[in-house]
Amino acid sequence: MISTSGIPQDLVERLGHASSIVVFTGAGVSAESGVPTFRGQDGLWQKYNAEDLATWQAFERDPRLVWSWYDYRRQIISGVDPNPGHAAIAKMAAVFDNVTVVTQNVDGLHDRAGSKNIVELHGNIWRARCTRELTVFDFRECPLSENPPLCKECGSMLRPDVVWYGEPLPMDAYERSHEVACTCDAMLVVGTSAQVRPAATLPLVAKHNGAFVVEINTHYTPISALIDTTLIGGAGEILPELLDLISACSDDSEDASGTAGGVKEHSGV
Ligand code: BV8
Repeated sequence: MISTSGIPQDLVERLGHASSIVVFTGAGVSAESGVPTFRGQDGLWQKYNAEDLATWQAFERDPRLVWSWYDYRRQIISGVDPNPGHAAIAKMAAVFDNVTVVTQNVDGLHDRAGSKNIVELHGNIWRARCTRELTVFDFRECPLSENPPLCKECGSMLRPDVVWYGEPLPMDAYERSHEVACTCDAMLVVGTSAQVRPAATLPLVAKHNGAFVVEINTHYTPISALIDTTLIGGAGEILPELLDLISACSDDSEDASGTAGGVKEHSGV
């Protein structure tokens, strides 16, 4: 049976039997909030060259330019809200026993939507790091009053607490994301072009370890042929309907067996 948006019932039932699920997200999950994606026709990178902005070398060469790009993005993000896709992901905690959100995004919208178990692979645009003391702290001044912003403790330049190209991912975040990719029953891959590594390897790690991997994207990507299935459409439309279908599927199986079936098994204690 196919739902109104074309979500196959067997996919719903397969997800409905998952106990632990990873939701792996990219910029596409925030697109319907009004945050520009990185690639694609109106992507951020279309106007700028990644190497000119999101690398340590670019920052050393021209910190004011790099900070003006982040200031521009912070002003966009400060004016938007989580969309129904973020909200549906947050509600999954009530449906599955274990939900981990592994995001490449730095916009903080999963946290604002109420998701709890979040792994930020590429940092967070609302934190800054002192380039001398390496201290990290919340930094929400928007727009910037000075460019580049300086550390109040030592006067050194601050940098955004994000992972630039050529920089390693935070070890704890990457190890945690790899661990849940290896052990989850299912992974939803939402709104990523699957081009940035090592993040883009996580869906293949999950698939290799036996997880049911479903991609949700407006377009096919380089991993579409390597995972179980791709639902083509907007995350803000597909995710709420998918969650409703899984919840209904779970209710039906409870009614049929008189016990908690499918997802969110309740311990007998
Ligand atoms: C590292 C933080 C090593 C900063 C970001 C050649 C081959 C392979 C790899 C490499 C290579 N050359 C270099 C590398 C490594 C490089 C890399 O992968 N480059 C790529 C571009 C080829 N990776 C790195 O440098 C990483 N570090 O490798 O370090 C190392 C190890 C030890 C010691 C020293 C060094 C670090 C990468 C992190 C870079 N930082 N962000 C900032 O944000 O300013 S990455 C940046 O891209 C964002 O985080 C973004 O999230 C991420 C990935 O992009 P997507 O999220 O996928 O976004 P994109 O726009 O591309 O796609 C959006 C998708 O959504 C599309 O598919 C679209 O169809 C879809 N969509 C749109 N609307 C919707 C939608 N889907 C659903 N609904 C919608 N409504």
